[in-house]
Amino acid sequence: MRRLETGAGRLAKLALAAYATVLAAAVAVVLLRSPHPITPAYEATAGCSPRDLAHYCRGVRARVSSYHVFANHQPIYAIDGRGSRDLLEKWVSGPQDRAPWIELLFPEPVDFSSVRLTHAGQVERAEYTMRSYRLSCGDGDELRATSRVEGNEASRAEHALSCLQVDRLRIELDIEPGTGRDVVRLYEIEVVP
Ligand SMILES: [Ca+2]
Repeated sequence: MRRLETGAGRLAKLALAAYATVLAAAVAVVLLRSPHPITPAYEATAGCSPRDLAHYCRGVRARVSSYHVFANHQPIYAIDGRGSRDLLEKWVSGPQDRAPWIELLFPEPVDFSSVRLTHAGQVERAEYTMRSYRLSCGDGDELRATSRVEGNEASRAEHALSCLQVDRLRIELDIEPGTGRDVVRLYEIEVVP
């Protein structure tokens, strides 16, 4: 009887040690990942996407406050120029992120007049479309223009934002806990010259 208990005790200890190892590895992964994930710096390709200054093939990078790591909704999907209806192909902010933002970094200063957003309502439930957000552009830390959007219902929305010689566009979105807008789901950002 005692031998049986000892065997069971050892098994329990081994299981606990294995669990602790897996837990430590998971915590390390979370702690070691970048606090503000960013897409790769692709070289600009000649002649790519002339009507969309945000496309990654122009060398644009997208930096985000967070993304939904476990569902793999990486920010590159918001600047890949694809009008896909694939549910994977969107940027989704992290479930714990209470103040999500996405920033596009242009490889050299650009001029533009408006920003087009493809919200999740274009593909999924209408209530996933973000209603409230702020667009701003700037050169480094210098803010050049800003526009506040309230009560948006358009799943494909175009917002005027006149920016000259700016190296970044920033979008700060207001999540609404307890609704379909508890995280940001954004399929595409287009920057219109
Ligand atoms: Ca996309």
